[in-house]
Amino acid sequence: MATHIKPLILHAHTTGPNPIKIAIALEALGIPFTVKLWDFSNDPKTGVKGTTFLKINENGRVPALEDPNTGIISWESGACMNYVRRVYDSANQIGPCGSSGQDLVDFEKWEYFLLTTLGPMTGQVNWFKHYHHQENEDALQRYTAQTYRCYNVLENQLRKSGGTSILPGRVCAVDYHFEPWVRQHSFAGLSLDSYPMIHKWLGLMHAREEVQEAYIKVQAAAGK
Ligand SMILES: N[C@@H](CCC(=O)N[C@@H](CS)C(=O)NCC(=O)O)C(=O)O
Repeated sequence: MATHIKPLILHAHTTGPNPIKIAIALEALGIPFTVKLWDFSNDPKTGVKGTTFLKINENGRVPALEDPNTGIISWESGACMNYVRRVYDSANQIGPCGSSGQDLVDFEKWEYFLLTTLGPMTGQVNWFKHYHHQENEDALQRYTAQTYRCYNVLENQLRKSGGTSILPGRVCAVDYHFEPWVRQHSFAGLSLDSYPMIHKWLGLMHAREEVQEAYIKVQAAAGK
């Protein structure tokens, strides 16, 4: 633990997958942080759409990350992750697995694939499965198929490492981006039965200390 570092403040939600990615990265790097939980309402004091939180993130979503050591506030999990990497990962513990131009692009392409495609498609499945005001089977099927398409892409990629990491070589921030989304597959009504590599990778991720500690910390903030 880096004791000279003042704890960062991770703004999060009890179950939302995006903040957990950042908690995992901070745990991996041994950076101290506290968790402040918000709900999805517009309550001025407790909600991500309320006046207090909108001063931190005008987009009204978590994660947001406040760093009292630098005075910098980031939001969007990709920006938070890259901030953490730039400022606190000088030894490149969680960044690209090599230093070639291809290694850097490989890191970014898988990070962006999660941020722009697998994450949002899964989010839409969740929306149409659990929250939309009326049943919309067409939309649910469309987003379910798109998410399975992403799982196919991920499954093929994981074959390269035998299911141990998304980028062959070692676990990195890319795995941290994917873990919370894939972990929630059953909430989205999705099955990993046809995805042995994803299944294996998820089991290995669950067993990692930084992953377990991140979930413990967010749940502790919720008093669970
Ligand atoms: N693209 C953003 C998405 C952030 C996001 O959607 N966060 C969810 C929780 S995981 C949220 O705050 N939802 C509140 C809402 O939908 O109103 C990221 O990667 O951080």
